Amino acid sequence: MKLKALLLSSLLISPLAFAHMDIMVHSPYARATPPNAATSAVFGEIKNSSDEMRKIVAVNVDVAGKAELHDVIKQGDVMKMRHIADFAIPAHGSLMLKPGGHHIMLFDLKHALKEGQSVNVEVTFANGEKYRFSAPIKKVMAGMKMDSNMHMSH
Ligand SMILES: [Cu+2]
Repeated sequence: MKLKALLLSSLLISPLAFAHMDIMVHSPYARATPPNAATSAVFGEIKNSSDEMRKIVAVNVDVAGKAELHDVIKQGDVMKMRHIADFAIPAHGSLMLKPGGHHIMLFDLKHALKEGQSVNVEVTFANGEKYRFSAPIKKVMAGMKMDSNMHMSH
C-alpha cells in the first residue's frame, strides 16, 4: 500500500520538487466560502530549513482561475491587501500566512470551497523550483471584518 502511494505521489510531484524537502508547509488551510463567492485565501506556515533565504514568486491553486501573493498594509485606519512580487522565507526561518497578514489570494473560484474538502497549491520559487501541498478547507471565524475593506481594493 505504501509503495502504491509513493508511486502515485511521484506521478503528481515532479522529481525536482521531490528533492527539496527543505521547504515545509505547516498547518495549511483554505478559507471556506459561501456559494457563488469569487475569492478566498490560503494560509499556513511556510518553513525553510535551508541555509539560504528562499523566495516564492508565483502560485497556482487548482480551484482558482487566478492566485496571487498578497500582504496587508495599513493605510490610515484601513487595512488594505495588495499583490506583492514575492514571499521571502528567511534561512532557518518561516513565513506565517494568516488572516490580516500575508496570504495566498484566490480569484475566480471554480466552485465554492466546502469544509472537509481541500485545495491543491503549487508554489514556484525564484530559482524555478516548485513545491506542492494540499490545504484542507476550513471555516475561518470572526475578526474578519476588515476582509470587506480589503476586498474593496480589488
Ligand atoms: Cu488578498
